[in-house]
Amino acid sequence: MKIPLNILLAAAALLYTCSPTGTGDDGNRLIVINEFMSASSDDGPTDEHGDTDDWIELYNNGENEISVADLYLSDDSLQLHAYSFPDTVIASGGFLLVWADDEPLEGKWHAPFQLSWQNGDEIILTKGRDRIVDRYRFFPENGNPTARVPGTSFGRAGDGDTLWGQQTEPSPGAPNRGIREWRTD
Ligand SMILES: [Ca+2]
Ligand SMILES: [Ca+2]
Ligand SMILES: [Ca+2]
Repeated sequence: MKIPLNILLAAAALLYTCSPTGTGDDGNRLIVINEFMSASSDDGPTDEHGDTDDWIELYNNGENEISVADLYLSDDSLQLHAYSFPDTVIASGGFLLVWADDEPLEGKWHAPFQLSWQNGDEIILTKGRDRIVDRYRFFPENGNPTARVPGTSFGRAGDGDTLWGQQTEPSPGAPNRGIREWRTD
């Protein structure tokens, strides 16, 4: 069945609106924060400049490609538009990787912020002016120390799943490989 994109987006908007905290309690989101690395390691994935930087992976959980032209990423709820996506689409079941390296001059896939594994941080995906599409807060004050091990990533158990955990192996831009721990931090 082919559902028009505008219907899907409207349905998605409704789902997002019903779930303002965005902590993964809604398995039907279309574009989600799927995985991230906040403590990179020397043997971790590298960006096109050879840096082992933090990164954030998005996933299209929907049945059609979706434009990210009006989506934004931030680590600060007071500044939702810190990073704006280029005008592109994510295919159904596809991934999109943004480097959270605070090096926006390195190119269009580089956000002007990093993810703090020391103090915890937040990843906020916003559509338009202020509609929060997905949001994940990690490593709060009493967070999970094992999740801060350099070179490990955190993400959904399966792509688009509601359950989060430390990934058995980082998979930037590729299907998640499963989680180590049954907890959501
Ligand atoms: Ca970089
Ligand atoms: Ca940060
Ligand atoms: Ca992945």
